Amino acid sequence: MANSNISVNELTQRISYHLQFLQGDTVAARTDANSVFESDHNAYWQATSLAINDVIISKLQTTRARQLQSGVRSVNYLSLEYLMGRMLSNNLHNLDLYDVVEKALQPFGVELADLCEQGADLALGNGGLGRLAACFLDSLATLDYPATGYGIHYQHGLFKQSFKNCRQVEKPDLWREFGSPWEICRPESAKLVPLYGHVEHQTEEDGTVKSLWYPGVTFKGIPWDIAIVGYNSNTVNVLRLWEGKALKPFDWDLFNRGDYLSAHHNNVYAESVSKVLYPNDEHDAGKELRFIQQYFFCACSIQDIIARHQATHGVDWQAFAKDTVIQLNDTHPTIAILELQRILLDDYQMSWDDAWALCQSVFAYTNHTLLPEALEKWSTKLFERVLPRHLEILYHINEDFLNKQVNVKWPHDFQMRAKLSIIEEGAERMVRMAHLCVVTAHKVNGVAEIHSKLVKSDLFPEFNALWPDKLTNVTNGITPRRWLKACNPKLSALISQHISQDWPKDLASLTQLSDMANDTGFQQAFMAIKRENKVVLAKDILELTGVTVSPDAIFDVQIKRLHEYKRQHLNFLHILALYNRLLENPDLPIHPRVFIFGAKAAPGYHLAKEIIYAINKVAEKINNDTTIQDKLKVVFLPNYRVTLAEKIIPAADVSEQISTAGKEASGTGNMKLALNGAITIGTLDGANIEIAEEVGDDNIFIFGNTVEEVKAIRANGYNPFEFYEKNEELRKILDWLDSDFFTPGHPHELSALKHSVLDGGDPYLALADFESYVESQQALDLAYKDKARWAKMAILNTALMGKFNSDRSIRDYVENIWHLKPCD
Ligand code: 26Q
Repeated sequence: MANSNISVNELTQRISYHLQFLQGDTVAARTDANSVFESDHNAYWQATSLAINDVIISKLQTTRARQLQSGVRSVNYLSLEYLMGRMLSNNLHNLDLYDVVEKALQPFGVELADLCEQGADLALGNGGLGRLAACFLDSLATLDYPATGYGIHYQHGLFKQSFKNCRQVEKPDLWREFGSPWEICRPESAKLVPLYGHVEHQTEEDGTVKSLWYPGVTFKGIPWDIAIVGYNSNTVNVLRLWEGKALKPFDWDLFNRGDYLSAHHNNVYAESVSKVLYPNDEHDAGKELRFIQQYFFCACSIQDIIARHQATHGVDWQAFAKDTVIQLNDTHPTIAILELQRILLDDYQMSWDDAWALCQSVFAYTNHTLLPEALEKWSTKLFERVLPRHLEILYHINEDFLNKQVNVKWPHDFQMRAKLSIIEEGAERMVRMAHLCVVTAHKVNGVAEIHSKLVKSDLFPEFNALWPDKLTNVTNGITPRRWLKACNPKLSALISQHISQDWPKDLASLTQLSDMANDTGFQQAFMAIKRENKVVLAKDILELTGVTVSPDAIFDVQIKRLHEYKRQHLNFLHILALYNRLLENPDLPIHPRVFIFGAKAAPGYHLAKEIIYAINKVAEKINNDTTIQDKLKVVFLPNYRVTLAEKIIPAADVSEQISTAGKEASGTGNMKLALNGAITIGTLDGANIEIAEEVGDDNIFIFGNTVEEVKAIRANGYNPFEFYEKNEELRKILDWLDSDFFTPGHPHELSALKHSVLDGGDPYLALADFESYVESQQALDLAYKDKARWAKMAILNTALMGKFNSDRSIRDYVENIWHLKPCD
């Protein structure tokens, strides 16, 4: 499929049309001006986006018609998070309209590149899980699979981060403040969501007992649709996001009695459900509003899935089961299971067994974590209060499971019953959401080989024994459209000069570049582009932090959420070791290095915030130390997000993937960085293992304890003090943190970190991996000094990332779980 058949002229006209009606402005007034003002850029961005959206919407309509006509099976992706980033550049690349729009903007004297820098990120997610959902939507549309994404239309996405006196400060993210041209509101498809209340039981004439739920409150869910454009495909799918509204937004009785504030109380209450994204990742927030968010979103989505099916098929549950798959992105949308079962039982009077069989055939579940604190649990008390009927259904599912499955496989084994039960008994009875997912879903997948293996062996071994075919793997992937073609245009152009232009769809074809890895001319061209990207990033770094960095230094990057298990503090300890060595010997022959961090900490995660503070304080000291000859710089870029990642990744030399083995389910930043020619320094964790398999041991720096070794260390009783006492350098740098060396006049300000890795028991084994990490970093430094060797490594990393195309992930899902057919 070539581009969307729209001429430069027509686009120019559409843009000026939207410009005029957007702001009551005339094009003449703008073009008369000699230069385009900065404030105009937003107007041009909106007008251009709206013009493009016109093209997209007509494609969306033909896609819908085609999908309806062929009546094919489709997937519904349920996710509480979507990290879409900005949309303009990506949509233009996918439509093959980038060059056309560039020309269409010429009469206005506006650069498209400037407009692509306008508009807020759609930051409706925390990190990896949300960005994965966005990459999957891109791949589904690209491969012409019928798919709908469902999520929440958060008024505030992930908080904005800034630093004040080196500490993280959070501000609300008002992503729609300056316009949001990509979404369409569909009030005609609103759904009602009942909550709270009580259940009454009624005995029917035939003796059966019927449950009647009398809800206490009803919310309304209004859908906002965002079109998802495939790359060079005929498909435009939909991401449907639900916004909470009151059923009765305004109480005239209260108003007439003069109680003006209370009159719209209902609305305030209902709107709170989609007010804000919870900023915790890998941690259960345990808050009632989060629970209600989950149910609200599931209830709207399940009703919508049913309504869309019935619009063409009427009430035909066999056809529904044949046509529908619902993928649960982690346990966050688990209540969708109970909601579908409830609707089938209570609204359609289906038998329990038939309804349950349907649910089992429809749902599949992706697990993204092994961390115990991230496994969601909700108290039965909360369930009972908010969703009394759903809890009844849950108990029934659990009884059937324990009696018909567990008791058959392990007769009279009460320990096993307790272990596998969906309900955890204890001081407070809790619902284990992951158990409900595994019991229901026909397939459960982990997100990288090692992770899926650990899901089977350590997380759910008994479930795996019960149903050996249920647990499976789908290794994550990333879309090469956003993460190479759009974010790294220079490297993309170089690649397109040498291999077929299809590579954004067929990433495996990049292997052809391997042949050129030893070619001096190609090496020079490749590294020249890397350097140009570093020059651009150096400018951004100066603007964002005031720190000047040299593009000839090694750009060493760790960008991800701040978490102890991801071990930003191990990176930090290495920086301290280097600095210490430089102070002892300013002529230390290391290649100059810039350590670049990007990370948000959950606002309530104290130690994570202390780590940010420590890095910023040490950065301050190092960056102003003239004795070390600019061999070391440290920058913490504020407000890490998709848009910033798109700038950092093309400029990275080194990719830090240093989680404790067994803790990072997959990682996807590792894939993006390697694809753009950064060399990984990492542990044998998550997808790093598969990256190492693809690029080969010579083209990656692997260090540290393996999953087995980590287990053995723990089994033998890990004592971090041994490393502290044994390693003089480590002792010195940890003791530094107690002094006021980095915080003049304020000793102990950085002690929290030292405390956590010593008295705190070093839960993520940073000290156990320290020596191996430092050695690996030395090897890396040596490798960088050999320009040809480094260039070859970088080229091979780009060349050998084909496996990590999210199109491959989607094909794996289609083949093993979803069983869809493309609809083109
Ligand atoms: C749960 C309950 C209450 C509030 C928040 C949450 C919550 C929110 C987000 C829990 C977890 C998350 C996000 C998890 C996440 O991003 N996991 C990452 O998923 C990636 C995609 O599979 C993997 O590559 C990463 O390894 C994994 O950490």
